[in-house]
Amino acid sequence: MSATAQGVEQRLRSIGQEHLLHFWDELSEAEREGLVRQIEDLPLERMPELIDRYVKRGEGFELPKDLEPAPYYPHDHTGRTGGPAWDRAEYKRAGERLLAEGKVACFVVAGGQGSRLGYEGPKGCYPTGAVSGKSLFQIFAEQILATGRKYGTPVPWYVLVSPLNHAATVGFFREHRYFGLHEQDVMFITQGVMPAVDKATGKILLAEKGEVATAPDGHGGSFDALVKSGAVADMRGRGVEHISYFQVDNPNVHCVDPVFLGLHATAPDSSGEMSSKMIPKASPAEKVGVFCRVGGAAGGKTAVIEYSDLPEELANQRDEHGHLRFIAGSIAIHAISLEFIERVVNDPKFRLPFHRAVKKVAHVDLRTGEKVEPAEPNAVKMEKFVFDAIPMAERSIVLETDRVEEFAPVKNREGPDSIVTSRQLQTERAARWLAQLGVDVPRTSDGEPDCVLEISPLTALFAEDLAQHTDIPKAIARGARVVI
Ligand code: UD2
Repeated sequence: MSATAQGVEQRLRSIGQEHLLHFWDELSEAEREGLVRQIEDLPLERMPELIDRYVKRGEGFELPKDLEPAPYYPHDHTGRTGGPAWDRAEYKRAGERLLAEGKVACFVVAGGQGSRLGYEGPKGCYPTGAVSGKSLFQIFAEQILATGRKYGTPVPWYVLVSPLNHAATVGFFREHRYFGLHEQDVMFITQGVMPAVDKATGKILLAEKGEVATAPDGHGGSFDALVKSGAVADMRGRGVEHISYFQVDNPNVHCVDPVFLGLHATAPDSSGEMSSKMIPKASPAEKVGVFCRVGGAAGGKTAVIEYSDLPEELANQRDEHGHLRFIAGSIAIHAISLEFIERVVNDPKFRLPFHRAVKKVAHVDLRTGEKVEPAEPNAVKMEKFVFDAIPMAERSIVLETDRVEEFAPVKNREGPDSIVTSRQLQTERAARWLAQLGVDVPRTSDGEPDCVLEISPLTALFAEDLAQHTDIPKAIARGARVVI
């Protein structure tokens, strides 16, 4: 055994996980090296504490007692619909200044396994454009390219990947020549992984004789990854101060929204650390986290309670107008300052917690050396959630946005949040943008667009950008498939 391997063995022994080297003698030199490297990258020293908390004691989420709905900036800024009025134009200008000064970077989290979609490659490669079938990555890339052109400064883009999809993601960007972006303005960051732990014994599982069973450590791991990879330092070198954070599954996301950035950076009730967008939940059971206020209306903190953690009774509560009380659904769009990311990563006081999930994890049986495909969930996986950082901000704001305008996720193979519903929402948004220009868009008797529409980000980032184009058709034919 090399000195490195001996060191690893000793560290494993000290935490009672030396069985990970059980098949050492059967491994090739390359397999041994791979295994040692993989183990060295795990947070070994923290494992006894984590296993005790999340596997042995099965510590779950604890609901704060004094939960109130979080306040938010209403989508209608005029005050006519009952909410507070706010100066949209002023915040837009503030956001545009940040963009013109090159102080904003984009950050997409694309390290998830996308297992619900049942797609083989990285989810960002999934053909999603309603007519063109453009990949999610291309839709984002074109928005980022157009934003750079609009404000005269390129917007650097950081893409979070996992060790499982890093090579495939980078390969896809290369194959498509970075979709017109400069290669040096696109950075891939590999997130960390956590080992899967046998729920009965507290032992870390082996996926193969020479490979630990691991899974990405959740999008909450993105903060660590941004700092450790040197991405934050790279951003600082470019003069970036804030990141615009979004998920890989939503083609309608505005990768960069000046109004939101302006609110985040300059609103009096925002500390400029971490802000979020929300949409009103469509039903109590909709699978999105909910923005809440914890610790009292005054001086309390904004937090997201994940849908699975929100008791049904609270999810169903209604106010005197019959609206859901906890209505602010998280669509995982945030603006975050670099300073805040560094503070959360470097100050142990601000460590993000893990969330446990009990899953079926295939593994090698130590006694027989055979692969086991469990019939029942057998292992605990641990993940961090990025929204757990929100209460660590001094003051965090939430901005309401319109569902059709900004949320068309592709999550499932079929049914809700599938490619079918996403394409309908992309078409609906394009139909609304065109109707604002006076274009005649055919609709069925149910009110659905009777056509399939797609507006390229290179044509327009927002509805108002369409007005600059003189070649927009006056009417769309029934059943047409049109890219504008
Ligand atoms: C997420 C939110 C939910 C709501 C919804 C909106 C969580 C736990 N829940 O639900 O509250 O906002 O989105 O669409 O986030 N990812 C990584 N690395 C990981 C795990 C995930 O990069 O280790 C990425 C993944 O690629 C995707 C995003 O995070 O872009 C969301 O992950 P998900 O699909 O597991 O979250 P979902 O849809 O359950």
